[in-house]
Amino acid sequence: METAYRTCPFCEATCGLEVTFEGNEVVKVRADEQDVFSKGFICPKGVNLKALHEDPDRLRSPMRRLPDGSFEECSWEEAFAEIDERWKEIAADGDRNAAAVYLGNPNAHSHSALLYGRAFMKALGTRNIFSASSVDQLPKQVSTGLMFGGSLTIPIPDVDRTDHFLVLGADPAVSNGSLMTAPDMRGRIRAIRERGGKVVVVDPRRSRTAEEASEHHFIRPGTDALLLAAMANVILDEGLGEPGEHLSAHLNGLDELPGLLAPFTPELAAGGCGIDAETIRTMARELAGAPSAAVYGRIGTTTQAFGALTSWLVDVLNVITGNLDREGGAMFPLPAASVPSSDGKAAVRLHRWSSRVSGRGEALGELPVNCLTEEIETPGEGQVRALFTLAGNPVLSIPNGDRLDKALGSLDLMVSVDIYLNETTRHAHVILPSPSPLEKAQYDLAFYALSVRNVANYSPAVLPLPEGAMEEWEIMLRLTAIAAGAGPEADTSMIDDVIAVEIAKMYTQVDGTKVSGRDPAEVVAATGPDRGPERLLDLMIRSGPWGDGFGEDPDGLTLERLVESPHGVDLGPLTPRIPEILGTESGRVELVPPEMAAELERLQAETAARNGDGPQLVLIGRRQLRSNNSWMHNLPRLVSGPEGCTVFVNPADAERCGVSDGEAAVLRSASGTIELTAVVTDAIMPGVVSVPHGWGHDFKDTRLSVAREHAGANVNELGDSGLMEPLSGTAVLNGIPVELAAA
Ligand SMILES: Nc1nc2c(c(=O)[nH]1)N[C@H]1C(S)=C(S)[C@@H](COP(=O)(O)OP(=O)(O)OC[C@H]3O[C@@H](n4cnc5c(=O)[nH]c(N)nc54)[C@H](O)[C@@H]3O)O[C@H]1N2
Ligand SMILES: Nc1nc2c(c(=O)[nH]1)N[C@H]1C(S)=C(S)[C@@H](COP(=O)(O)OP(=O)(O)OC[C@H]3O[C@@H](n4cnc5c(=O)[nH]c(N)nc54)[C@H](O)[C@@H]3O)O[C@H]1N2
Ligand code: SF4
Ligand SMILES: [Mo]
Repeated sequence: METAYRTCPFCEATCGLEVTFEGNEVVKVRADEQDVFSKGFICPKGVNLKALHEDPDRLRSPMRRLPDGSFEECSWEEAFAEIDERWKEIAADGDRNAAAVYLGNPNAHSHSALLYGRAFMKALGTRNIFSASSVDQLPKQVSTGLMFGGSLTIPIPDVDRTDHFLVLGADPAVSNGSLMTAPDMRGRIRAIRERGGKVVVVDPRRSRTAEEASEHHFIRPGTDALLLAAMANVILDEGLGEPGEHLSAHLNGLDELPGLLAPFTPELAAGGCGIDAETIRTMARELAGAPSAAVYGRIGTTTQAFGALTSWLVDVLNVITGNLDREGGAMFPLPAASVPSSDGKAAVRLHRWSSRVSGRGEALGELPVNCLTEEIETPGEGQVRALFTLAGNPVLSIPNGDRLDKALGSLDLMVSVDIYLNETTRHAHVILPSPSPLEKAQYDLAFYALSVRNVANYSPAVLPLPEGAMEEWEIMLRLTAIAAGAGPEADTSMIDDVIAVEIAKMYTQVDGTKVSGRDPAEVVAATGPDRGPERLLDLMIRSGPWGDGFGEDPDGLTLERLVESPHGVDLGPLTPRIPEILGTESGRVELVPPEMAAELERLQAETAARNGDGPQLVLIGRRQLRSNNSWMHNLPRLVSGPEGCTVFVNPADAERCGVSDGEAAVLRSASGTIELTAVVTDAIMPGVVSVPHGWGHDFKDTRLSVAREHAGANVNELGDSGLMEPLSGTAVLNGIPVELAAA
């Protein structure tokens, strides 16, 4: 029997797994006790890596759709030939925007996808780039992008050293943390309290995290901006905080804040958010008075109508309490494979182009996924005729996915790179399967940039690539060649070399890296393997801040050194990074971007117009420990657990609507109706119901034999794709008006 160590690819926590195997058979997956970061923590999903690997429904060969709608296995040559043929016909019309790409969540967990996806999209040359970001974290990236000048320059709560942790719209005890990479968040939260600190949770639901907290406040969905604005107002008005010496010299806009926030009194906020004015004052005073504190908001605060404003206010509080870029506050990681900041050249600009049909602005290079369906449905120049979904299931994950489901059938070409024939990929002409996670290497390029400690961990593939499988990056290179018109048989090593040189330039052409000023081709030639993502990773790590600089710093990191460290390399706690990390044009923190000042005005106007009124019942989401968005419901031990697709209802609402615990209930919105089991509980506040997303597996033509038996309902049929946060175009998923009744 052999043992290998591997980072879990399922969520942002990056836990270390120990895999025992015999030949190509997996015997067991358990926690890696020696992992430098997760130290023996694991969750039920990690254990089920074996079940995923062995799932008979998981695709192991390319699939081609036949005219009758059924699928047959085909060879890779046949699959790429069909894609090429259909693509050539579309490309012949010369309309680059006829192609669209949808990038799903697992891309963020795959270094191959991150390193090779960009070249593919460039080769397509389309503006129709969509991703799960616009049903997720994009508002945070917009707000921090405007403030700090980089789309991944996001302050991360220093949870292991903080004295006061204020959490809004996140349930890290279940989700295991997001935009905050930290294995065992529940343990880390308990540790804050054990060392005498305080944890405060603001959520319309008493979540698992709330149960671990010192204090929990119910809040009306979508009103966090009011609460945070009022807290910041109190702190400024009462002179309770200041940015601190370490920040003051690098800060623009502090003088503008008091005037902008003055209208947001605790009394005004209380009327909207439902937390009383005295409590708001106390929350502000305690936050400002703590020796160190971190404010953190996640999906409940980003997928709402004021998502960018709320995200900004989170960091305004971090700044004005002196906690930004300081131990125990909100800090910036220094990842081993990071892209250097570039003197304002990468500063974030919004709305450089718009979507064709409803004119919604671009953000960080992508268009709102809420616009995808209409771009496929609406004829005319620029109509989307070809769609590439890369590890995504938008039929279940975007508002009105049922309408997208119908539109997908009309495409002239749809290609899905995916491991399942599911609700979305059943419309593809060709499905290209990635290998099992155990058959590919893992390095969390994205999440070490969002981590509560500086860590680097590279895991080579545990098992060899089986016959008939193709590396994910090879798939991407083939698609790139096809998109570029070079055909399915082109020599992809040339494209690979171009990608390597482009990455090298990001380090050689800026000051202050270990290879500044060197010839990029020469740097590429000096790296390890000749091809593939390992070469690119080695290049990034060695050129990066912890790297060996190709011999310059012999103790520095190389990919080889990471391979020799199967439990990871701990690079220590986070350290201050301002001003060097700033990428704004001014080179300073822009505390009050004009976009946010305008959003504050919109909040004020809408609050006045609403005058305390709102719908009687609104819908929010929640995550489940044994689910991963839409795609782990086919694993028997996960899906048959206690969670299921249920609606949480407060006893008062249940009584008013005639709904009983454990009985079927109907939820209706302006766009749709779903039926599911009610759980009557005082863990949800009156006037709010909560339903998890990712369910609704009752399609006959998928290959999800287990999930189909536990279908649940698709909550996104209740959503409204017309509702978006204005700066980022992110879908409003929380606060949807609904009606509830017994089934
Ligand atoms: N109502 C509501 N809707 C939501 C949310 C919510 O809170 N409420 N949350 C939103 C959020 S945060 C997100 S991130 C999105 C997720 O939205 P999506 O990314 O569209 O959906 P997932 O369910 O993550 O689907 C991932 C897909 O990748 C495939 N896959 C898994 N592993 C691999 C792999 O290794 N390689 C490849 N090629 N494919 C793989 C799966 O089979 C599945 O098809 O959903 C969003 N939708
Ligand atoms: N087990 C598991 N882990 C996951 C995932 C999964 O599906 N399952 N998905 C992964 C993904 S893609 C992501 S993005 C992360 C997300 O990670 P989290 O952001 O931690 O996600 P949730 O657990 O949904 O927590 C969101 C909380 O926001 C609350 N909420 C809803 N609306 C509002 C509001 O208006 N205001 C406030 N203050 N709160 C509100 C909800 O009640 C819920 O408790 O999780 C990741 N981890
Ligand atoms: S918490 Fe996340 S990374 Fe850790 S084992 Fe579970 S799914 Fe994997
Ligand atoms: Mo997400």
